[in-house]
Amino acid sequence: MYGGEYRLTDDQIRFYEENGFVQLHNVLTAEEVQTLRAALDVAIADRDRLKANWGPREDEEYAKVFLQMVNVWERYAAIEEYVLGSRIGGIARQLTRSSAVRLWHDHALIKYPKDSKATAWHQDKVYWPMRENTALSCWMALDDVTVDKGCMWFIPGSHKLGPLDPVDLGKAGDEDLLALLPIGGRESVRPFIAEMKAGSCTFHHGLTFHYAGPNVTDGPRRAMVTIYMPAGTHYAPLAHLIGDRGNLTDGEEFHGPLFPIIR
Ligand SMILES: O=C(O)CCC(=O)C(=O)O
Repeated sequence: MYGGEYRLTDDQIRFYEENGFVQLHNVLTAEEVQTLRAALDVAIADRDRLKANWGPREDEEYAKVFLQMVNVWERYAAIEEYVLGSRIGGIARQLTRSSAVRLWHDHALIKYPKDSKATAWHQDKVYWPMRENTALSCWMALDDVTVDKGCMWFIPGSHKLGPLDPVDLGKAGDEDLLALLPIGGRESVRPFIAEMKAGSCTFHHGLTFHYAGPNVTDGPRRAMVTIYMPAGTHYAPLAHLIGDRGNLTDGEEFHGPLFPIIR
């Protein structure tokens, strides 16, 4: 499972380069989705049973945005097979036009219904300790996602703005950030709304502004997110949610088994 190659067209790669995201349908089979979902449900149950803190923050406001479990691949074989599999890593490799990518980290992001909060507009790269601005995320839907379920939204081309200020995701939906973007104000910004079926995904560049609304349905919104960087990416010190993994020094290339390589 999760192997083989998902061959992108030149148009899809160019779309990603131009817009900072791309949506890809039917990347996983129904069986692959079901296996991942089951593994994630076990992880959630284990986390509750062990009272383990597998995410950066457990405070109540942040928990309304999502339950976040980080580096789940290290604990569950099915998730490891997915995260390190050639299919998803291979798409990241094609989109970044690199010969290989390394995993930065994974995180499961589950938006529970009721009292759910939006994920504020933000860029990811401002939280990542890397010199280059080339890393990207795959956001895999494990449930069918609609606006009501809390699907992802992207601002096309916003990765070209460069890094802006980080946002505290625990605080407010912060939709007004849109108005602050130096691309002409709210009226001229037309977000792409990534509704899709389970097993479909989006990839977004680390500097692309994105958002997800609250989950106002009756069921959970389960997403598995994996972040990859082209092999050869250099470490640049910055406090990060997964901590000081790897003891890298400023300017050193990411290497070693904590950041596995995928060809
Ligand atoms: O799933 C969400 O609510 C937000 C996801 C996100 O910010 C990301 O994958 O970078």
